[in-house]
Amino acid sequence: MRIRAVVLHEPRRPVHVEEVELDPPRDDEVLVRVAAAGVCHSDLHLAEGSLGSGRWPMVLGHEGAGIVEEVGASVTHVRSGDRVAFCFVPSCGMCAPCRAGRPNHCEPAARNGVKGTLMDGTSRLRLPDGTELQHGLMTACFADRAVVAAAGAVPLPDGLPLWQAALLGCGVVTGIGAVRNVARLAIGDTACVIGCGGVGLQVIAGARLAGASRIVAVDRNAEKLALALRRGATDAVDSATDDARKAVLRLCTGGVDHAFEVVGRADTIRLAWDVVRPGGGVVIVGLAPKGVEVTLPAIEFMSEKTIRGCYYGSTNVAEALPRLAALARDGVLDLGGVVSHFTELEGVEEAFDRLRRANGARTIVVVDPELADAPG
Ligand code: CND
Ligand code: ZN
Repeated sequence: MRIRAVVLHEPRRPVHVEEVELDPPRDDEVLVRVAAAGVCHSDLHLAEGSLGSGRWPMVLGHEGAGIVEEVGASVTHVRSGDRVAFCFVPSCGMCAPCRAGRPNHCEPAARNGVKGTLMDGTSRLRLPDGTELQHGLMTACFADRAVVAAAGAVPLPDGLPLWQAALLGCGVVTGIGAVRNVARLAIGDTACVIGCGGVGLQVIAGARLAGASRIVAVDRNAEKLALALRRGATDAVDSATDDARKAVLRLCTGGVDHAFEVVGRADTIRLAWDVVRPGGGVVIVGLAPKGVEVTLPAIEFMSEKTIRGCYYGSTNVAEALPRLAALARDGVLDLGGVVSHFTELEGVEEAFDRLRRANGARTIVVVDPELADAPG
């Protein structure tokens, strides 16, 4: 079928909406009518070519929600008409990491995710001239329709508007998972969150839900810090005007229990290390462009500080996403509060520009206004 989609032809060139061909879902795939999608900094990383070469031409978009329109013959967990959110690591359940309980490291999903194909190593997307298109992070939801692997469509509970559900499949699962599954923050622990964009704000929400006694937000943008304070941060440090290391250590003498880096830069990774107390832990959520290296003072390993990476919240998304959706529906988790802009598919390039300038927080692309049920 002919669909409208946001296509990246080559990095560092503006993206546009184009008509492309989408093939029907195969046996273990699902066709979803997209309601809404969030614009994540990882989409911008892909658009700028900083996640590796050869990742184009591609239909972008990996955080979104919609309604199942058609399912392949062997799909049993959803059917036509079901509300779903996308999961960009559709784990196979059978490879070694999946069997070991680490579905976010599913081997075929990782391999095909980088290749830009679905789980069988092929693409359903083509330009009108026949050129094959990659599926952005196995999702490609900056489009009015998307074909994804069965496990890429996670059923949603009733009652949560799809424009909010659209945020679950990357920012929410990642941010809250970093707190729950990686830091394992305990009630009363202190935390510092460096980078308060779409994902960082979810880390803050996760720390608040987990019972952190103090959440110090660090950003170089005052608007982000104001939002962070509204989301539950207890203190804000503007790293554009303050020495952030000193300011955090002044607020939490001896250092915080957990620091979360949610930017993806060597200097902020180092800052996260520097503000953690001996025995505390650093969690790196931000994606640094390929080639970036980090230096740490090796003597400090004696202090038993730890530093850990975190991919997709180290979460079993199929299990966690519906629970998080229910928390949002019941008002325990405020999702609307991280959305600063609504746009349409044509507005993705402008949303990228806002991410480049750190203007606003999440942009929601309302692909189908009726399904998305967005305000205004
Ligand atoms: P977004 O651009 O919304 O937020 C980044 C924030 O960092 C902004 O508020 C900036 O103002 C702030 N910032 C930038 N530079 C600095 C600095 N030097 N010091 C302090 N603050 C700064 O991005 P996002 O929230 O969508 O994504 C954040 C990162 O997380 C990004 O690298 C993205 O690719 C990554 C990510 C990782 C994962 C994962 O699985 N680990 C999943 N999704 C996104
Ligand atoms: Zn993302």
